[in-house]
Amino acid sequence: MIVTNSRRTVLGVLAAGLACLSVTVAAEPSIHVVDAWARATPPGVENGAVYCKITNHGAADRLVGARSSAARGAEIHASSSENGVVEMRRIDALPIGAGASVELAPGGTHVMLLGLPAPLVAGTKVALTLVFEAAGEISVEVPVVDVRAAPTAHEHHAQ
Ligand SMILES: [Cu+2]
Repeated sequence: MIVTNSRRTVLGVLAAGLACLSVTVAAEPSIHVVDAWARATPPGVENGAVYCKITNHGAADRLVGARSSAARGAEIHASSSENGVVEMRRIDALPIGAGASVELAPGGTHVMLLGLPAPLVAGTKVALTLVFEAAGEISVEVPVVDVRAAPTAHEHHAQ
């Protein structure tokens, strides 16, 4: 009898601890978006691309959408290479596992900006909002980089 009672007490404390933990997780942003950059576009080009690194410190989540004031629309695209030809296609969601990091990079997954009213000019910034299924919306300022002038400019954090 005594053992049973003490077990119940332990379980009660555990349950209280878990409830407290879940509140803490919900209050903090569990998804971090870093090293975002957009490729500069020449005049007349209708679409642009944004790259970044997404780290998920919380439970499994999915990137399900994006939008930007610099474009009429934004989609999540995946790239694949077949016979030396790189093709990209729209995907509905990008899964980001618990504790995982996903890199959006040239030649791979990216956020496509569709219908640019004006070119993306190197040295300026564009606003981007990423929509996550669980974490909600996360907005970032994205520096525009001319990759031809500085191939590794996106790695320069001081920019
Ligand atoms: Cu694309």
